[in-house]
Amino acid sequence: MSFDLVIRGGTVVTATETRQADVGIVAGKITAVGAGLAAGTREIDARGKLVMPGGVDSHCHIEQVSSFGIMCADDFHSATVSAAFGGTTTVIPFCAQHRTDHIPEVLADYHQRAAEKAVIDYGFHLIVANPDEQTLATDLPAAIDTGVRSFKIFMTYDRMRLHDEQILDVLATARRHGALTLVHAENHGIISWLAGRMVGQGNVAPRYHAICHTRSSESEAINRVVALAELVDTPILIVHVSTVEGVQAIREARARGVKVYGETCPQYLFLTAEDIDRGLEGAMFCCSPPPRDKEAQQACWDGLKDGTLAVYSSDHAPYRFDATGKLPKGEKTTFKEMANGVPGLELRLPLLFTFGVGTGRITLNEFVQLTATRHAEIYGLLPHKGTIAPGSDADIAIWDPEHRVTVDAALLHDNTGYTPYTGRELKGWPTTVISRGEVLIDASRPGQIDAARGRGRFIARARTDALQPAGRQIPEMAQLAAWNTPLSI
Ligand code: DUC
Ligand code: ZN
Ligand code: ZN
Repeated sequence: MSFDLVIRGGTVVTATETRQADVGIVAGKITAVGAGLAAGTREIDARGKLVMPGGVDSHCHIEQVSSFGIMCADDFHSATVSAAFGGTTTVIPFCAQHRTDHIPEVLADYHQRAAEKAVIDYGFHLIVANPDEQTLATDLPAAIDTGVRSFKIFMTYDRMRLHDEQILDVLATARRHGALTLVHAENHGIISWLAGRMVGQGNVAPRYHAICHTRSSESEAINRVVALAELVDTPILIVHVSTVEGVQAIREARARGVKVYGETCPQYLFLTAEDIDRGLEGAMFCCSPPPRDKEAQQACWDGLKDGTLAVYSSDHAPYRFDATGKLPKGEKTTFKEMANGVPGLELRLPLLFTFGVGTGRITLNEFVQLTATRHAEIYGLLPHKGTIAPGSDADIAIWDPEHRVTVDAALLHDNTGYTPYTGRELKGWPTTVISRGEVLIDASRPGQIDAARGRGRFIARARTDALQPAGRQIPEMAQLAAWNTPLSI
């Protein structure tokens, strides 16, 4: 067999295996993994390197207008270039419905912008802010039919949040049509009540943001949405879990058979609330939920290790430290007015590699699992994305485990203009990055990318087991079934 490209002599790492092997690629697909493959038209010498699946970042905000009406700093070009430089070859950002938006138009708009600019492949989640009859009966099923198999809903933010009956409506629709509901789980009342008082008392600095988003606001909301999902028996995924109590709530729900997945992000492993406590500059570390403390970081590591937290995503939400993002009112901006979010697309993998694999907290296989394979499994991208196997897309990052980088915003490729991780010493970097067999970033030409705008393709995602109900009934539903009057969902 002949190959277009052979990656030769590297250590191939998947979620389950680590072995010395060559990888043979034909027409953008992996066709062989094994020793002594025949010559390729092009060869990459990977001796001494790790050959891993390109990352899948299933939570990032790209060219999205926030509920405050602020456009984030990255468009589909800058964000996907930045992702590629960090070893990520697939992203699943959001199409965001705002309350008065018509979903088909929102989807068409995001599709057009991404198709023009993305340099790596992408899917979409749909943010649902207005689950009216048209949305539930027509627009969501139609979106699912096009391969947009996940929705995100919010339990907080004035202009996005859904109340419990609306959440149940979305969950029931997800169940009927085989979709996954992602949940931003924070108790709105706690946050807005506290924030109102803080601002009233003149406590407006960024550090009060972390006070208002209490740990209990996260765990209360997780427990509540788990109860709602349990009633309907449909899978949910709690995004950006940040607290000891939140991780534990998910662990307990999973132990009793509820199909709930968890996600955490770099900011909850590598930052704490102390980072926010540095005057106005703390705004650069403000995200929701906020970073917490060492104990919460450890809980997130433990959750990743035992599977309570299935995926590690960036929640890249890039806002510049100026009037276009974090500081709409300059120095007078209160914590309530600054855009929420931190950048992380490019550093997501290198941070986890250094502080996870490099410290022995996780294995290389767990690294692949958490950064690529589980995302593909849960979100319906397998077998195309997230692994290295014959038949998969040749989306591969070749890592130099010895490559050292001192983090500096000037080295990164997103448009945020800062990084919360300045000065961190990283060891291990994806120096060659391949998407569908095309070498986008080549170790021999550091800092350059060879990727035409718009080469990225939309991926219609499949229905997978992760999207099916668990088949469990709460006692009241079991009673209805026993009476032969089951609830019609
Ligand atoms: N929180 C969100 O819910 N979305 C974007 C960023 C953030 O901090
Ligand atoms: Zn969120
Ligand atoms: Zn987010």
